[in-house]
Amino acid sequence: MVDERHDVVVIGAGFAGLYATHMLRQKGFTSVTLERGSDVGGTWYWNRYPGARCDIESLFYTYSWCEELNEEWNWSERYPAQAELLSYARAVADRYGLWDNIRLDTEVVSAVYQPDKAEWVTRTSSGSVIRSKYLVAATGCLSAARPVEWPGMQHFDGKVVRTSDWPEDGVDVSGMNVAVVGTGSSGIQVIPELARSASRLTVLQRTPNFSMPARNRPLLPAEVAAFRVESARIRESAKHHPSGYDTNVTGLNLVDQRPEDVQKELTRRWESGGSALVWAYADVLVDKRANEIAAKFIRDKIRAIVDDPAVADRLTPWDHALGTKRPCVDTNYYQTFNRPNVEVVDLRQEPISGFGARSVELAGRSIDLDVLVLATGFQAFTGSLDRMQIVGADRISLREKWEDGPKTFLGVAVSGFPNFFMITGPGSPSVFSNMMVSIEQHVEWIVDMIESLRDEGASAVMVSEEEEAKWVAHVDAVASQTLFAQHDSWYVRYGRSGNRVFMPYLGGVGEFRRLSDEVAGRGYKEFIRL
Ligand code: N01
Repeated sequence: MVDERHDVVVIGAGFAGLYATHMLRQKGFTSVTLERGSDVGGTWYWNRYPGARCDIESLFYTYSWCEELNEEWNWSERYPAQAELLSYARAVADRYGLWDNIRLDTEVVSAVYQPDKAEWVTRTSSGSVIRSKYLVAATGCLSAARPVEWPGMQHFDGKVVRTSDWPEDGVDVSGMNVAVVGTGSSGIQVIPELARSASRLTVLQRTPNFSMPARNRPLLPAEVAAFRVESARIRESAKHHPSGYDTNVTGLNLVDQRPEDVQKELTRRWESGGSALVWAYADVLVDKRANEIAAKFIRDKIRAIVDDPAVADRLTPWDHALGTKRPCVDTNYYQTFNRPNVEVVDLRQEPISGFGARSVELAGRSIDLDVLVLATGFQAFTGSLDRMQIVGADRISLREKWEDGPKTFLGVAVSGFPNFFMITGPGSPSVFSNMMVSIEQHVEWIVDMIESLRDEGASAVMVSEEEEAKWVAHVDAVASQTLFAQHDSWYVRYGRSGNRVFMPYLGGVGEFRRLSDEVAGRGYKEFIRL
């Protein structure tokens, strides 16, 4: 049964899907946006754990096309909390009349390309079948949780919750024995919050991470006013900045500076808050010597903050270069380990050996447990696409095509998948940028291309395998010149044949925009007209 037909099906109503929905309407396309969650907001709908907050500053983490709304919107703090971001997403949908195009609680089960009709057939969890000329995945880079399993987990009869799917009505941990697994950005944000009310909090840590203080605080009216006056210039400069965000890059190499000047600059950035410390010098992510100096600065801070030297040692990162795992930004993370009710366990020394009905068993001891919190991360980039069956022109699914790691052109298109586009896909700079800036660039590029194809009268287009291979090689070549080549993280995927793929593009937002604009300027000649 075929229910309906649109020019475009958009999957996801997070910030990427909302802008795509708006822009498609503006350009006169018919579209429907299918959203798995019960609200808009994407990441900021699902990740509602206590302490969830963006590490890009509020005023910068906004759409540039919503200046009218931005003028009225009062962010309360320097870094936006999840609830405010969700309200902002809803306000955008209200203000720009997007709700009519959005279908909530609707999961895409499959999307199959029909070459004979040059159309996509999308099937949803509610049984609808939607035909469309184009399919746009706005499914997010960090959406599908990474599955984790320990021996004997089935014996545990307490509560198990994920930060990435926190219950809407919250979890009351007061008086409870709580354990958190995972010390990435999510764990580092939730741990100080849970420690305040739990009776006992055990952090089950596999790998210590670098974290810097956010120095979150209420936004001052004067800084909001100053931003508003300068917003057009700030937005324009962000579009061409490597990270799409003013991280105050000095452009200098750390190794060429006087040690006392380096310490002064790192201290200044530590005191002002956020992750700007990592971006202080051009060589930190490239030269081991520079990286070690910046890393040591943070290690020394950890030792100064944490009272017990043995606990400080456990929390001190040792296995990766600073910045090669996404650096975390926190509020009182290291200070939390000075509380008498908090313990950090090194899982490499004391692995989880099993679970009791109300305990977690470590090699040699048992810890009472009522609530197990999983802050164990995501199947980055590909997970959200893998959970539906996307089948291209040759009857091959995206999952099969990417068995040796994702291959894309500019992170937006895939050979073998005509008229299919991704927003912030693998091979794009997205996760290394202010997501809002990357989202806007991708959406505008994709919708402009669709518009140009309409003008041209093209029925279907597909990027050539050769252009895709060139882009994959370029992404790899850029990454291989950095320290990212030496350390694994969620940025990396190993293929079936053991090959290592570094997924994001490290060339920067400005360079990516320049290259994307060149493709558009050449009339999208990298795409074969079918
Ligand atoms: O996930 P992660 P996340 N046993 O993958 C551990 C964005 N974000 O949700 O390092 C034991 O970083 C794993 O250990 P290891 C941001 O881009 C942004 O925290 O693999 N431990 C690691 O410690 C971020 O980078 C914001 O050894 C296990 C942790 O779980 C990205 O989302 C806030 C394990 C996973 O860390 C992902 O962050 C939150 C196992 N079996 C998120 N499996 C802000 O804007 C995994 N781990 C502030």
